[in-house]
Amino acid sequence: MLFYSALAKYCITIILISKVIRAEWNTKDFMKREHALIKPYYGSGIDIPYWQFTGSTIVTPNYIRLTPDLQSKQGAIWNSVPVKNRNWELQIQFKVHGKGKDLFGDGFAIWYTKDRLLEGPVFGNNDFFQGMAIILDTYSNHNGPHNHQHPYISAMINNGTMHYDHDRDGTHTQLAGCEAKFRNLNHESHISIRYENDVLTVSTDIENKRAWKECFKAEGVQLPTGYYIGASATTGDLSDNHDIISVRLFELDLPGDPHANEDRSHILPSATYFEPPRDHVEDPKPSSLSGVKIFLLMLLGSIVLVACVVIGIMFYQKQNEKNRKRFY
Ligand SMILES: *[C@@H]1O[C@H](CO)[C@@H](O)[C@H](O)[C@H]1NC(C)=O
Ligand SMILES: [Ca+2]
Repeated sequence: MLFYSALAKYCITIILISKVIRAEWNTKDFMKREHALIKPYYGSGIDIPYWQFTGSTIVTPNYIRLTPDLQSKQGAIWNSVPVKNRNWELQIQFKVHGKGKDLFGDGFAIWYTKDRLLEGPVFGNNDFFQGMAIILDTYSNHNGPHNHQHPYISAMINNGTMHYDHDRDGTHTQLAGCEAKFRNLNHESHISIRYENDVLTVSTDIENKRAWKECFKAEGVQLPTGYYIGASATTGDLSDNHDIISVRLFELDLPGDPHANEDRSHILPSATYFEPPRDHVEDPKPSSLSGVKIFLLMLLGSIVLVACVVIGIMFYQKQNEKNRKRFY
């Protein structure tokens, strides 16, 4: 019994450590048509219902290209209906690709903001925005020593007073982030931005495996209702095709949510948790205490397993001997 409970604990630990979330796709949560951008994009006529485009954006039957793989372009798409629900999950399918092997940029951003259709320097959108940006930065502007590789996904919450600093790749205003090698793949990638009970969880499916992998989770994120979703991209000296394939927003059904009727339309965006600035030179080594702990746990598990097998074999042999003795 002890062995089994130890084994169960060991397994649970391993499962918790592997940050892979096997989420069912498109669950019972309700997809909102007025926030969706899915193929075929056109209804009747030249307009796409509920969506508007700016800059270099072009629509083809198979993708919406925010920028082509050409220098100094910027483009955006914006949903024209504000998000009324407090809890939601936004899923975007995208593809970033181009001729550049080592040099490419700049990346794109997904927005949940008060204003829409404003062009500017933050991946094609305005600076000092009010709301949230999820930035998929493919080009490292930072010349100093780096703590992370690019492409890099990060989140920024802004009440309209903070500047996005490209020279530091936004690292001193980001909530959290993760590396994600989503560029020049043969398939399309997915990102999920889940905002539920003031917890922001960003997950990706870069390999198109139909399973989410958590990029980061940040608690204490306050976002008002009534903001708009959008996506924008820029190229500069370096370029890439930044393609959006689909956008889906699911309203999350929280039965018995005590905050369901709270008016959240007038709060200012804020976040209680910020990553410490990433300007220090040393890389945090992944093989920290937790790594040692995992190793010890595995070692212990193996020892227990081997001991059990040995005891089992001895017991079996004893039984056999007894049986033999009885027969002869
Ligand atoms: C806006 O955010 C900044 C930076 O987090 C903070 O210092 C400031 O107090 C905020 N302003 C308001 C009005 O909440
Ligand atoms: Ca950058």
